[in-house]
Amino acid sequence: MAQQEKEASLPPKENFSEWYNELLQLGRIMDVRYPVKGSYVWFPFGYSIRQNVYNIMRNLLDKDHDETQFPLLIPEPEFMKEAEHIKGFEDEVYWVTHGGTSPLDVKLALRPTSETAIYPMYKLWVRSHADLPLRLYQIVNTFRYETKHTRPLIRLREITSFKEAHTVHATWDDAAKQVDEAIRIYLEFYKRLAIPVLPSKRPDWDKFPGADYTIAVDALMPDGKTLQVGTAHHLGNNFAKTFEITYEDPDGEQVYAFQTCYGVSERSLAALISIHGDDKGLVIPPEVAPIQAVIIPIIFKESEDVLRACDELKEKLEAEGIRVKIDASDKRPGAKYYRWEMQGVPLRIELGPRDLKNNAAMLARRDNGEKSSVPLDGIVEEVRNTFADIQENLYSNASKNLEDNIYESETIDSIKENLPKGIVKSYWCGERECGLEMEEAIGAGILGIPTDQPSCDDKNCPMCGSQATNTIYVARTY
Ligand code: A5A
Ligand code: ZN
Repeated sequence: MAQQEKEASLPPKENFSEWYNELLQLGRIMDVRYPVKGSYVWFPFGYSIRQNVYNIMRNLLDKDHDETQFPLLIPEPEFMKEAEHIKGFEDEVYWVTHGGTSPLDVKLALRPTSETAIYPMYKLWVRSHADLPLRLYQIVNTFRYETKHTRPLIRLREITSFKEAHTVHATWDDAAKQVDEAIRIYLEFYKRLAIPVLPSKRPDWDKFPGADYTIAVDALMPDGKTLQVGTAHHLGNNFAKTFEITYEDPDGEQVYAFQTCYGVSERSLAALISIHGDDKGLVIPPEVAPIQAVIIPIIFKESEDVLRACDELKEKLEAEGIRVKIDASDKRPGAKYYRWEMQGVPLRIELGPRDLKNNAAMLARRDNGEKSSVPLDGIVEEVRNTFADIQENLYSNASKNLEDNIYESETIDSIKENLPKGIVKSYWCGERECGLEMEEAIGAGILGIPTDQPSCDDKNCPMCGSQATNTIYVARTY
């Protein structure tokens, strides 16, 4: 056992970067040894969490979206149609230039995102008022030649789990409502993952290339930096004009449609792992845990009865839809605890001869380590309640941590002092030049204007001193 513990040593979470990288491997999330920069391999265990996470997303979207799939390859002329969009992405695009040894007549882009793949088809599909709203989404891989430091799940060159929704509406206002709805969906999605996120409107210079405006949701990582874990963009009719997406309005006029798009990637899993994990490894919320409970038979000499009781318990729990595993390997209990704690299994159930005599089992929670003896008769309900408690506990801990790490600053010096600790709430006059100067002065970005628009009537812009028109969040970001 000593040897096993040695090979599976996780740095303390305090050293976040090393902890994160080790945990991906030890927790069986990703193998980071693939020989292409920015590409990583899902272990089946990690992939199973990914599937559960994206099923929540599908559940939320399927109420009024349809899932689809578009091609990976985009012809150069389509890709080059929208000027702002090209400017934003041209340095990040991978190009396919050859078929075998023959140069292609038309170069093909690997989608960095799919506006220019989808909208030429929307031009064909959208005819009349009756076709709107149109709401489609796909979950695909996308490619971005990122030049910043790549990191598994966080900054990828091949994003494997890019969920992008693309909607078309009759009016600008309808599209604005859809952007709000997208953010509402993302807040709910992240709540199901027990992750609190902050929604904010990005400053104009940080919006999606080709959009009227962008609203993003950010999560606070353990090192005090924020991670943008979702964005919703109001595209106005910018793309509609470029791709000629028009509909016949009730008066028989052809008019341009309005569009939105919104996306989430496996950064959602990066946040999940980073926010809930601890010094012992992963902590996975029950809803998305591939194994929700692991039964450990505590075996001495007479083991038949205990093993049979474990099998029965497994069947009983599985019949209720709970994902259960028995670890009957010949490792010592301590080594088994260690392994399943590393993989974040929410609940451990220990069952030995003494428990059996009392017709009970021992439950041990992964999130807070609490142990309790529970009668086998009522165990299904107890397990269910415990899962609900774990979910609540993870969310309230993460929410408290987020609240405790938002610091208010009214001067540039104070912002600089608070930034290393977490997110800074401050103020801004709303002038572009002044905002850019402020970013320069503090060495960090304006994250955005909180969507709930807290009042700043009695506040001044810390950069220029004039009356503030916006409350802002400032943060160091991934
Ligand atoms: N078409 C829209 C939806 C779009 O592409 N938006 S986006 O560029 O903002 O990307 C959507 C989300 O994908 C981002 O909010 C971010 O969470 C994630 N993302 C972007 N680039 C990424 C990368 N290189 N690796 C991992 N996730 C990334
Ligand atoms: Zn100012």
